[in-house]
Amino acid sequence: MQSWSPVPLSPIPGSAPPLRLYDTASGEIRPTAPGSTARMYVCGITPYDATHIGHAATYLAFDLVNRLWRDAGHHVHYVQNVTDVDEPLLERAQRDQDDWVVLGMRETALFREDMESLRVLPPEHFIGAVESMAEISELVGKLLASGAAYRIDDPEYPDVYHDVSATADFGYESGYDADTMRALSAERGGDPDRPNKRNPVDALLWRMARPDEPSWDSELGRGRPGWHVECAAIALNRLGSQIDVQGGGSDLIFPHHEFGAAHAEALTGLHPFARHYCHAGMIALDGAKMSKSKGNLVFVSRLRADRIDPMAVRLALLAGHWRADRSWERELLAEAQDRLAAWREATSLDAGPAAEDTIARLRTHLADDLDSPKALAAVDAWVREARTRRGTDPQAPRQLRAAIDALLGVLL
Ligand code: 5CA
Ligand code: ZN
Repeated sequence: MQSWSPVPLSPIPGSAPPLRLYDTASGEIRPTAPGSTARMYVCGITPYDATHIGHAATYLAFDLVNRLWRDAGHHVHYVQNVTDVDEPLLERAQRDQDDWVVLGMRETALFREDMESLRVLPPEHFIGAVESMAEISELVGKLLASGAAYRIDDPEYPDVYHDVSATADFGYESGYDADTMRALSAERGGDPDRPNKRNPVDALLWRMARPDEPSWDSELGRGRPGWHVECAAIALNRLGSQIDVQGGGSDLIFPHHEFGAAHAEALTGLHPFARHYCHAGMIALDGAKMSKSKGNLVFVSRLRADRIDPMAVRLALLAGHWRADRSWERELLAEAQDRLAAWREATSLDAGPAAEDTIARLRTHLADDLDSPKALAAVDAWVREARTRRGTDPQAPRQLRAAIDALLGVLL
């Protein structure tokens, strides 16, 4: 499907340190080491509702990764999916007497607008599950042929499952024990209690057509794919067998990214599928998990409608560390609005303190596992100095504004 509009990006002078990121699989902050092209796959939305501030925080974290790699001179091949057919979308459409295709299109269009407003660099490939049916079913066919997958013994619906024993090190991505895996599988769309599975956590690869559900023809029989294999196929077919970063929120650590890796590795025989598995923290609202049932969702589009400057939203989210579970509060936005005004004022002055040192600190903090709170503090320090009017460098305000734009994505 169509991605969103590009964001202008100008190179900034000076050199960038290599980006270090926390990797869930090793539990360590390790340097990323991409070649001339860095390869990143970030799990996209399930478009049954508008983009909330938690989704936005996750995409902003990976936008920083994208920006830092580009600053370091890499071409970034960035791929993101849209889960435009899955249970939550079908359930919502049914509840609201809506057409699931139209619902998905509408929310995806809103998501594009939200991402553009937040100045998130667009993925090079923005790919829906529905448009990828042929390649997904082909991958499932290969897993079945290789013995990594099996058909469940159910005469009515012989669905296809991934056998967790297909790869020697299944579980390496999350590091979770069997009980935790089973509990999370039940919580996040799996079916550990279905009879006749080889292992309770084995994940669905192909669901044979049920009455009143959308389905597609394939060599496996008419049906639709499981969730994890959608991302595995879309990533493998565009980015290749091994990628630099697999990203998403921490709710995707298990089963989603564990199985994405297992599908890919069972198919290619190469380990690891991703050199870094990166997981953003969960955003709650005033301390409570954001959920539709509680009705406590803060939508990016609602903030836009309220004429909140998206750059303030961006700054409010970047004021927290990307991996920290944290709460969205009204005060965060107020603080970000004050900060934005102060930065705008200081970078519009005729002169300021030399900017090189602050730009170097911005880069160093961000390269250190995306420490955006420290990066913002470095800019704050320059802004405080500049507002005393003692700085005399006429280039500095413009130079810093350009660096803030390129590295933090905040247009002043
Ligand atoms: N379509 C799948 C991924 S293939 C999915 O999880 N969609 S989603 O719409 O539920 O979430 C989109 C992205 O936002 C995912 O990376 C998810 O991990 C992340 N996310 C969801 N809720 C939150 C939250 N409260 N805080 C931070 N990130 C979140
Ligand atoms: Zn995914």
